[in-house]
Amino acid sequence: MDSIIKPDLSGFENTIRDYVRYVLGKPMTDATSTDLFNGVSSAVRKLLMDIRIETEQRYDRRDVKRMHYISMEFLTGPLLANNLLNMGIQEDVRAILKNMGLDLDILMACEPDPSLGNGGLGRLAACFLDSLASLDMPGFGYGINYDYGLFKQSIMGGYQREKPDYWPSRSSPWLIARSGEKCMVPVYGRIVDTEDIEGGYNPMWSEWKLVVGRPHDIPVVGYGGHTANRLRLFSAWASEDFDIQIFNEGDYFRAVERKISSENISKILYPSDSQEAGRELRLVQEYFLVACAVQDIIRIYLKQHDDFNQFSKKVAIQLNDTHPALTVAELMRSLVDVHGLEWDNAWDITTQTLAYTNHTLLPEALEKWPLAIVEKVIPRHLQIIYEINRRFLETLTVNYPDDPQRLHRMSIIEEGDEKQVRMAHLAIVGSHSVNGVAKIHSHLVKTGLVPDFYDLWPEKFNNKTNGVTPRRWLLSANPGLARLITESIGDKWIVDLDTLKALESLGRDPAFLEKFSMIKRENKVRLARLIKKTAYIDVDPDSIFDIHAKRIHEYKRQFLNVMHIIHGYFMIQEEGVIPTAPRTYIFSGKAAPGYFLAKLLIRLIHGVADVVNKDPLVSQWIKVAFIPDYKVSLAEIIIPGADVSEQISTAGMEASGTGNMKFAINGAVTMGTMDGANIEIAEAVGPDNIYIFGHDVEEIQAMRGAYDPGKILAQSPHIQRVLNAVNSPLFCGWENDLFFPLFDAVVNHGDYYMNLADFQSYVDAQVRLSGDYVDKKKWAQMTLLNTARTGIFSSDRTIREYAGEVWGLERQI
Ligand code: 26V
Repeated sequence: MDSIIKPDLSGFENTIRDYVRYVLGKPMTDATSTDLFNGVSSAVRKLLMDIRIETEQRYDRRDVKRMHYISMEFLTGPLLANNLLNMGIQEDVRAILKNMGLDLDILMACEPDPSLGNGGLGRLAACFLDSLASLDMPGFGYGINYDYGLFKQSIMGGYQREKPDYWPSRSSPWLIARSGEKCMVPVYGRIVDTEDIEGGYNPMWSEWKLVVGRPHDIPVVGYGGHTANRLRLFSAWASEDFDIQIFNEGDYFRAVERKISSENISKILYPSDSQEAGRELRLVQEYFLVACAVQDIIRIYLKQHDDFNQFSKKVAIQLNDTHPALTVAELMRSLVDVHGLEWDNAWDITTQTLAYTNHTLLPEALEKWPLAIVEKVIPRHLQIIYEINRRFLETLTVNYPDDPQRLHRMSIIEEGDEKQVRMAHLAIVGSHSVNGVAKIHSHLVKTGLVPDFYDLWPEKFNNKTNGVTPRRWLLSANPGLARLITESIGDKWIVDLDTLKALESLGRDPAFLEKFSMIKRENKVRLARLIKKTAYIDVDPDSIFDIHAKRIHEYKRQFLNVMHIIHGYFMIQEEGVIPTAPRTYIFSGKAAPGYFLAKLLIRLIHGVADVVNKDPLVSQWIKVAFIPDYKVSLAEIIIPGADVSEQISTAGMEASGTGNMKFAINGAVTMGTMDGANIEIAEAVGPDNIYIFGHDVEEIQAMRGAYDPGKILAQSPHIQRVLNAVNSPLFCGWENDLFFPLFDAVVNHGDYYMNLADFQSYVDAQVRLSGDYVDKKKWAQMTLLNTARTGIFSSDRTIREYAGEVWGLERQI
């Protein structure tokens, strides 16, 4: 490992003092904690800028290949702690502040989470940026600087309430506005068919309105402080101050209205993963991001080149799901319409540059856009998409001359009552690489989602199993464990997580196991305090902390977990069967505001919590707590405090999961189905160190169609008792029949997510787990092996694979 380059901290204190005095205009004595957080951050930012400038000069001098990660979401979480750790100065800064009478931890607690993502997809993007910089690779992010991130969740009477998350998108100390590098984005308007001087077809996109993309940069420093890349987020502005033409016509208010409507583009992050038809603003957002990013990427490329011959050798672009799939059309438009390249040449460049990652197989999350909306918003792009499709279908007729059905299936345009653009098809046709995010998922992409494309281009398809950054998810989130590991095996694990393997042999050392378990206990105490503060529930750190933290979604089966809790309640209450160990069931996660059943499930968790926690007998063995407003900063406290990690999606539905990796690395044992990366976690830790239950993908596929939950119900008095309770007043009191829709979905509507099919096997696995937990030594060894054997889930490994196999990206040390 290259040594850490520590920045010079001699002027640090003065920078803080100057900030408070000359930027905020206050004497130090009046500064609030938030003022001081901003002061410290701006002093840190100064250090980041030096690294950033040096990095950019190094890249320029070497004319390196750069990778641009385009994503509608980047869920960075708070940045101060991470930046300090990556630069190796957390302890020095702590000491400087202490000297000034300040407490770093108090200041860090003032930092709001930039919640610019929904969940796994956005957090993965943030982990990737950390790994790219830590590996000293030229990898950059492009996203949107939403004024409102994901809503804030509070709980009232057991119900989820949403509040807007107005984060300091204009004043965050980490954001550097780059007004000098604006991007101009034409949108709306119409196509006028004209001819060029040679009589060729020369379409003119006219009457568009212009939106301005203003870049805001967040520096991303890698571990060791050698490299700082950047995440560039665009805010939308109206062109000029007002629409001058309307203004001159004397309609002042209409001019202001226009300005407001342009600025709506970056107003808010869409909070759901399912596409509701006809959300025009979402398409405009996707296009806005893509147009800004492509312009910026080309501008940077042209600083050092004067034609496009080298483009795909110097530029790689990764599409984070189909949300930025319009990059295919926008890059073509730019190369052909703006820079005058021939179509075929432009097409080669485009496909050699672009690569696409699929993150979901759920049909409701697969993007399709009605032609009418695409034509209205980006008429020229629709023309280009038609032309791409025409040529694509032409090659298909050569490959599959007698198979018109296949052409229909593969076309970028879906025929039907309402014609639509299939964004995944556009992304696949326009890319040289298509990957899934875990082995099983990549397999299902090839065999289930787009088998026709796999048949045509088998070499395009590959797997890149997700990973998470050990800097945030171990070094920063779990300082106790990080310290113990470093004391025992050195600190190389921070940049090479596979070295955690060396912990395996320490499993035979009782003193080490004792220390390892003590750290878990301290983390549980810290988590218990959080639960008390946010959910007002007392929990026992000596009980099993069993945690289900992720978005609330039917396929993630929080309902199955609740069924198991209710079952446990009745076993104690009615049958006097006491569990082997007391357990605290902890939930955390947001439901999309329009997702009725997911919100009802949150209400059910609270209903069950009320009954269980108040029951004098049962509450000695079972407690239930829901921690509101799950976000990165809370995850950093929740995950290190887990004994058990619930990863219980219906097999085939969770593309990968990344929370599963964070829990395992922090020494939680997984209770999971054979889905997503759980399968690879099982492979890594071994069957004795994980609880796998339920039907696997093949079994689920075989059951579809013939599955009859009624049959299972009829044969299981335990399930009947649980479901009848869900449908009774027990958990909802006076709110009659409140939970009927949850009962109904399972009992009368086919139990699409197969909760009942996996129930018994889940209960059995949970019983085994409780039995193992009370064997303190065995349990400690299991959890240690989870930490020791999950080094491959570092996002450094994932990024090395992308860099070598997809991007052709090299280290620039
Ligand atoms: C779709 C849409 C459709 C339009 C409205 C906004 C929106 C937002 C998100 C999505 C798709 C989200 C797909 C996703 O988050 N997949 C997750 O990706 C993780 C990282 O690869 C993976 O670990 C999770 O298993 C997978 O669910």
